[in-house]
Amino acid sequence: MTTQPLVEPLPSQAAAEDDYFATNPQPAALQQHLSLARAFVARHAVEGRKVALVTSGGTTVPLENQTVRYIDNFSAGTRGATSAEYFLEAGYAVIFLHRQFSLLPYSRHYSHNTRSFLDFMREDESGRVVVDQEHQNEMQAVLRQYTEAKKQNTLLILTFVSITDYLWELREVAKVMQPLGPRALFYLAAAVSDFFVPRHRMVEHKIQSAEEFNQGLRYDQIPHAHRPAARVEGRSLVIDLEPVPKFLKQLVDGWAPQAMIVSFKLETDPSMLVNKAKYALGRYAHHLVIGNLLTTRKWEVVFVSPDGVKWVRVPRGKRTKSVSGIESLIGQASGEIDELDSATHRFVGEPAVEIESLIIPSIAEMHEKLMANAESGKQ
Ligand code: PAZ
Repeated sequence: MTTQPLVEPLPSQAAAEDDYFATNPQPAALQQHLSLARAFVARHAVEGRKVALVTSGGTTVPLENQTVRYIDNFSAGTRGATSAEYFLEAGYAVIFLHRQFSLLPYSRHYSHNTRSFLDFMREDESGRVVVDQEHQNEMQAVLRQYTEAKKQNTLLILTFVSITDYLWELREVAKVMQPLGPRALFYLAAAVSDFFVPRHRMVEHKIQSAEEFNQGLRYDQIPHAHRPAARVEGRSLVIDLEPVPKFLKQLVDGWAPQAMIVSFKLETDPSMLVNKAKYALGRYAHHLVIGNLLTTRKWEVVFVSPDGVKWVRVPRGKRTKSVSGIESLIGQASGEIDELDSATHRFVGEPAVEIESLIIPSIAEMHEKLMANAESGKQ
């Protein structure tokens, strides 16, 4: 007698991938993005430049096909936009794959939520619009960097909105980057949703706020598997989300097998951060996980790599301001509660240090070593 297993075996990663991409349609702009990416990669490959794909911002989870409502997350894209600037400064060409309307490299200095770009301008005596004297130097420096990136054609900006757009773009752009071999780097700073509504369980039209507009349908009388994932039952909006397949393994093994891959891990509980980052590194076997806490992410991160655990911190007197951050929690995840660097002061007028200015050179150094190893392995 044969016995049936009680639990269905999990589909293989490859089958889950095939199923995801077969059932969740590609974004309308994908082919256009890919032709831009092909030309960009080809040019920089010929010029021997390293290319970083920086992902940035949050992914939406649409509840309807004609989307009125969606689930979103907090990410403004500060990490990604800031990091892209430092990658450019370090000599990389950058493909900046970001959530539409999230922060962009360079313009981010003038589009944050506390001050509008108009606050940096005024009219002079003749009525011409000029930049305020006080901001001239800083804006000139930012403008020069931006103009240089445009002139050298080292920054390609691509957008996504939903989780499905993001995954399609990541997979296809990664394939376009394969000819770069070890000169490609993936820096995955986007805050990607872990749950989503699959296309086949999505309603076409706007979810009605009251059951009487469900065109006579009583979802509680339909078998659960056939109900739309987001629906009104009685007076409640009920949403069944499904897990997004984990694609990092496919990126590492299949889509970008020779590239350096850096992923991020965000937590809110300090006691979990390092363990979760180590777990991710063990599971996906890539090069680096950067762990960060929601409340301290602008001032400290932890590098977890096969070489061990390393904290990267902005010294106390040099930290940028943050409305939502909690400076007193710095050091909590490593058990060092901020006795770390009290001696360091910032003098009036001295610029604050962005943590990305510490992160990117460190990554670039690791990347150089990996490229050298790859080169010597070839000989
Ligand atoms: O975009 P932002 O600067 O507000 O936040 C950056 C971040 C916390 C989203 C990023 O550093 C990060 O951890 N991304 C990965 C999140 C995750 O999927 O765990």
